[in-house]
Amino acid sequence: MVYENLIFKIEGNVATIVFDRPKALNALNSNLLDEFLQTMDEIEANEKIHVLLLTGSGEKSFIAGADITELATFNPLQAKKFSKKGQLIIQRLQELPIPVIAAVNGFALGGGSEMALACDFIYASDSATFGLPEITLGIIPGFGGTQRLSRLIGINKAKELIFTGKMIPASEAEKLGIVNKVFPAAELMGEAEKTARLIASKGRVSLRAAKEAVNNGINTDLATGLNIEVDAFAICVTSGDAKEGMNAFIEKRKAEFAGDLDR
Ligand code: CO8
Repeated sequence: MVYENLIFKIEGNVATIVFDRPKALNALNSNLLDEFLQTMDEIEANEKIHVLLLTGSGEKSFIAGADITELATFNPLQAKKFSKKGQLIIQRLQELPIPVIAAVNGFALGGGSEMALACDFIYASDSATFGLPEITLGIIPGFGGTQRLSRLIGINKAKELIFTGKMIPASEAEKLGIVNKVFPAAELMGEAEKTARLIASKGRVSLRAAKEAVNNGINTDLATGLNIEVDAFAICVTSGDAKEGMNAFIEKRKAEFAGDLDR
């Protein structure tokens, strides 16, 4: 399908979504969010896609937040609808049954940071900037930022960023644990794609089970989380991928995972 506000491409087992509204620094408007939702339908329906990469078009921005020109027109009801829509879409992203890497190539502000925070991890270019500057606009993060950032870096550090609206460089985001690794801008996509291909070479059943175990367990107590892990382990141990992985070890060869979810 051809989209107007994003580019969706598939190479091998890796899909990439490039947010593409460069004139507005890839800001999220309703149309872009609708198209993003459609790509997630496409991804879930395509079993060949094992990993998803998100990035922004151009060198300047990943996503500079929700589109302020659209936000400024909202009445409370429209704002509620937009915020709910964004939250649902970003929750769906977090729950995609494949690993998702954000390759943050520039500004990741407001809804842009919130989008990246819902990915499984973030790589960033050395020119990237993170922040939740909504307070400066007289609003607050509405796409899950108050919740996901606090859970990721702790409530006091999250509150400092949310209350000040401060924008921070990638190096500081890395120190805070928002970003896994920072790369020179020219190397970001190559490194993100390399990691995506490495992950895509693993068993699809076990990747899905690992993601579900971490995501479903993280907000529970340890005993509940361990039970979630036991169930996820039990499901993947009888999969074709597990048989292949263990046989390959015993036969001293490289595993070739079929990634068939039915076996
Ligand atoms: N929305 C719409 N347009 C934008 C946005 C945005 N978020 N950000 C940048 N643009 C546009 C600019 O208006 C400008 O357009 P034009 O050329 O037509 O004037 C173009 O992109 C280039 O931007 P600048 O000229 O400002 O570029 P600079 O390099 O000088 O500055 C910044 C870059 C620092 C990124 C600056 O543009 C900026 O501060 N942007 C706004 C960042 C921001 O506040 N983001 C948070 C938005 S609110 C949000 O995300 C809430 C999410 C939850 C919503 C819940 C809804 C109810």
